[in-house]
Amino acid sequence: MSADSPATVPAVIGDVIAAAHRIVVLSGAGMSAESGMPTFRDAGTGLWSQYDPMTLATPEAFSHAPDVVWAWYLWRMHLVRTCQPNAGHVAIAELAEHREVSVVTQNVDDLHERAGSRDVIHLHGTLEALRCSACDSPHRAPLQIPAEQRPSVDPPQCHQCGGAVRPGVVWFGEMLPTASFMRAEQLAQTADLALVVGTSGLVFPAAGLPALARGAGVTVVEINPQHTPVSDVCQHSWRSTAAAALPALARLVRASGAG
Ligand code: BV8
Ligand code: ZN
Repeated sequence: MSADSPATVPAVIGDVIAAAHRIVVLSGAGMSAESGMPTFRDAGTGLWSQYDPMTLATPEAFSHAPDVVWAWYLWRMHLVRTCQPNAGHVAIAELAEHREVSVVTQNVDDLHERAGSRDVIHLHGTLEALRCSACDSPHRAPLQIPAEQRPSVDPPQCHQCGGAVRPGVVWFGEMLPTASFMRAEQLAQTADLALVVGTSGLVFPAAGLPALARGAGVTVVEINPQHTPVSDVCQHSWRSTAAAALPALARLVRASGAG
């Protein structure tokens, strides 16, 4: 299914969304794929099919080769700045005009916010929320982001302590922001509907949220072109893409009126 073909909402999912007042969207990299952001694990195109996460997305990697890690994150910041929210991001923001919608995302881009979503929780941080790797001070100086990918760029120095500035993401082996994760758990357990969009469901603890929701009696619906481990905990899986399926859901909600 391409983003251009109008999707038809499966009847059973239409019934679920029409009845839901509080919706939590649990989004992953597939949410931004149709904006041009590469996912992590899709065969051939995913970032981890080209790069080894252990040499780029861990605190140890940054200590060992800060210039290589920083250059890679600058390239990803450039990609995000050049991408636009897709029809799926926009549809989620529209949904919030008719329903109570919170977005819990593993994505480190700001495409949900740029599409107009107001309640967005970033479980894995955001790329440009820069901070010092030594003293944790926020770093707000303007950034020079090269338009082409470079193999190595020295990170800026912290104005407080001279330490190396790092991207605002959660690396493997690091704790997720506690308050954000607690809010995500609470939303997952108290929503009427959890919409799980574009995640492989492999990275914990975020990957545990759909099961937490299901265990609390929440209806869980997946939107993903592929089967994932999350498919096994969902009541319904819709094999479609974010930019095709979500606008169809938003249209249906708009037509069915206030929730
Ligand atoms: C932690 C950095 C506590 C930011 C990322 C063994 C078992 C269980 C757990 C572990 C284990 N060994 C280690 C762990 C813990 C580890 C983990 O889960 N590892 C896994 C891989 C085994 N987790 C952690 O370390 C977390 N912290 O546990 O803290 C702790 C701490 C210390 C000691 C003990 C405990 C921290 C995790 C944060 C990792 N950070 N990256 C960055 O550079 O971006 S991970 C990376 O994966 C991204 O952040 C991303 O958000 C995340 C999840 O990926 P997805 O979003 O799901 O993307 P993916 O490519 O995988 O899938 C895309 C999907 O989209 C596919 O299904 C595809 O079909 C679909 N799709 C494609 N196109 C579309 C689409 N869907 C819809 N529409 C489309 N168009
Ligand atoms: Zn510092």
